[in-house]
Amino acid sequence: MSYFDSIPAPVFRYYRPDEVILGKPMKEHLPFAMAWWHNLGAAGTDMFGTATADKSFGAKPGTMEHARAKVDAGFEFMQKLGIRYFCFHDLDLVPEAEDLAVTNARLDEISEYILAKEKETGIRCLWGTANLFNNPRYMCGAGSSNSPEVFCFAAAQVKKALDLTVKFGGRGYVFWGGREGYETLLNTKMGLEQENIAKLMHLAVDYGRSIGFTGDFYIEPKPKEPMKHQYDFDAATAIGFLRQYGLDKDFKLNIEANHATLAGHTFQHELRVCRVNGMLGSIDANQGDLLLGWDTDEFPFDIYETTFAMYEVLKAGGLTGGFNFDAKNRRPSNTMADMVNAYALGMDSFALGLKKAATLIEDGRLDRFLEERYAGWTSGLGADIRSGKYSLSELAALAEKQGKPSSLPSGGQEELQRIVNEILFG
Ligand code: XLS
Ligand code: CA
Ligand code: CA
Repeated sequence: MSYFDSIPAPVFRYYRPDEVILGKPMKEHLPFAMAWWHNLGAAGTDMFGTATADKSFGAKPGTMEHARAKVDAGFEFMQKLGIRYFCFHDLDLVPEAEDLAVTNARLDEISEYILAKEKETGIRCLWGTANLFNNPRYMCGAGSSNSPEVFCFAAAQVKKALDLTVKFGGRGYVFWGGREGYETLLNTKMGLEQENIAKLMHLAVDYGRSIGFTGDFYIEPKPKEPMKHQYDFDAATAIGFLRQYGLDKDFKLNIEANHATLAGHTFQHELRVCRVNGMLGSIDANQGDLLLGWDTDEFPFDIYETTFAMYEVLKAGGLTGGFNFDAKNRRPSNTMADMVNAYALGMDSFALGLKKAATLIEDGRLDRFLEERYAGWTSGLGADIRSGKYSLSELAALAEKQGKPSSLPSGGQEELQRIVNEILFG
């Protein structure tokens, strides 16, 4: 059975998988992935309304027949779009049963079906994760729960999700701490909770390495929603946490554009923090709406954003993961054609961003400006300060002798912005 045959082919204006940009084909710069949960699951429900789209794929939701139909539809969709990876939560794949052993048996069954599809199509897993936020047992957290029994259940889900990720040849494994935070400090032992989250991550690393997982683990920062405060607030906080608990050799970050803006940062800022710390792993490619205070998970469309994101990715030397479209159609965009159009929009937006970012780098004016702006630190006084030649008192004495700084060169922001516009729009 075909789900997308009758839907017109996607229209790509910029995405040419084999076009070489800075010595590498676009498809290698941009390992795109389909998010199982949104694309095959999200049907337009919100807190005021029920589903607007039909994601039954001809089967009854909540059954294994439906789980298989989603696999069929998902692989057909990825082939139609030329997408080579997918991302999943354990519970995106099968309906959860009352009994963990039954859920796991269902996962074993569906994973064989997925593996066969992978072999047939060459499509692979980008990353897997465990859904540690949906079920009521996680209402007070998973790794951070006050209940050791809940921690234990979370560990079981992580173990299974790691097994599946390895089975699917996944490049990475993600922890998104949706419930790892608090509603009020009045009932919260913050130190203990954070130590326990780190414990769960260490257990995952030990287990993952023992079953041959060689990829990166990722933390996906998000400041809030669903919790009032989430411990993995932003990239800087997550990197500090990883270093504090000795997890930074096995972990990198999965940066989501919409989470960056929820944290009060630009997407580029979060990527830059990762880049300068050598911690850029993967990207959840979406965008939010700055007029709204919540997570809207829209398909990327803003070319300034994709250009600045790709600028950071190119400067970082690429990702160990890829670009997962953690994005969903707007509620009224409720047809199968809308699903195809949405991915084509997202892929094209990143392809154009890649091309423009490469041009910015090749053009060289931004880099030259930076070099000149900081030139004082490469020789003379600047180099001596950086190499530790002076104490604070010696610098104070020097300042008295030299008098006030001789020049204050312009920061040049408007000229740099003009150059960006020139490259984007000609
Ligand atoms: C939710 C997160 C989630 C993670 C995976 O806001 O983006 O979808 O990417 O658990
Ligand atoms: Ca999101
Ligand atoms: Ca995400």
